[in-house]
Amino acid sequence: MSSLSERKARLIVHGDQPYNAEPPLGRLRASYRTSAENFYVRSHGDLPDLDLETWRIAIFGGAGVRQELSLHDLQTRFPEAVVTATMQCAGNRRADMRAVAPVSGDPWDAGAIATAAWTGVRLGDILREAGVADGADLHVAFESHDMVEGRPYGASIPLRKAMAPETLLAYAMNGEPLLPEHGYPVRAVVPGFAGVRSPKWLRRLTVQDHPSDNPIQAEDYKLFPPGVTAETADPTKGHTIDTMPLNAAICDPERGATLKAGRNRVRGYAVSGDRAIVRVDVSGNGGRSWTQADLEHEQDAPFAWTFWSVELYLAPGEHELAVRAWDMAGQTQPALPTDTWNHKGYLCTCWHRVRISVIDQNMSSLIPASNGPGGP
Ligand SMILES: Nc1nc2c(c(=O)[nH]1)N[C@H]1C(S)=C(S)[C@@H](COP(=O)(O)O)O[C@H]1N2
Ligand SMILES: [Mo]
Repeated sequence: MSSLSERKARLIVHGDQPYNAEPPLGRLRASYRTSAENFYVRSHGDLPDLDLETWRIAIFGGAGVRQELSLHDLQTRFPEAVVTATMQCAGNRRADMRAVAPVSGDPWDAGAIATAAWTGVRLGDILREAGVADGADLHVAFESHDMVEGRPYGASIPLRKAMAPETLLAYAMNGEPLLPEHGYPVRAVVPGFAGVRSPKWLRRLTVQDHPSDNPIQAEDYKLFPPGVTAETADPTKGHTIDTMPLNAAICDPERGATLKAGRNRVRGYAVSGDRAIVRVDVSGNGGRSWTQADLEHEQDAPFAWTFWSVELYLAPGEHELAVRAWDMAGQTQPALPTDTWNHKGYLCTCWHRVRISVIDQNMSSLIPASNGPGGP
């Protein structure tokens, strides 16, 4: 297994402290389940270095029941579950919104997203054993080991989602123990929700009658209208980002690539919080006309992305490729980043556009050998 610094060297690093990084888009499309070296990392504080021998999760359940469970307890007292699900940051594609007007936060391209087969135990199994009843209007608040501006990281999810069969306390990603940067030894995985609701490096969880009062929950990750600024935002009025919206991106070719004229394959992903992707349209002319892509989706993985690919005929010249997906409710994406711009740059779902150059076949000897994912 590679080291953290080796993995870091292969990613586009937005920041070292806290560590935030995403893969080049061409590599994101390499496999349906994202390998560790192509998996984005989003952290708000330090990366805790936890010891499995001493690690416990404290659970404050219904009626004040408190228990502490080791990883061994989790693995022996509850059935194992495997869920293939996509993790996506609410700030994925923020760079496109930043092109409209300044926004706060790292300028993520479309790589703050990844998919894994997560192995763990169902959070609902743990909560029911702790005496928590289904259906109550309650929240599960998580607390983690990393410190963010002097407080442990914390976030919450509604009990309804905590009890859903897809929600896990996970200890493995694609069959391997979690890597340190992804929450070793145990993290929450809340499929379909923004990544922020899947806390890593868990230390405790509490069932309570209100959402977490941690600033991550109470102030950040809220969606505001375009007129609201950092100065005027009232966090109690913002919409809490839980379920992720419909989105799609072109991974290959990458922005600025040079292709040969003729038939070219375009590839990418489409994703939605909890609705199936039924159609993906791809354009070679900025959205004036569209071709339907072939879809690739894994069985029994309603919370995982859909891969798509399409062959487009491209004549010599400059082209703007664009993609938009449709979900099973017949909804599609906004055309422009201005349509949903907000000062935090969250939930950028406009058509993903990639400018490329196409040159005549006869000129193709002029394409530098390093061009494209196949190059050195
Ligand atoms: N403890 C803790 N959990 C966390 C975070 C964090 O900073 N600390 N970041 C969250 C955010 S915003 C995202 S998008 C996902 C990213 O998970 P990954 O780094 O494994 O890709 O983790 C979430 N869980
Ligand atoms: Mo995130």
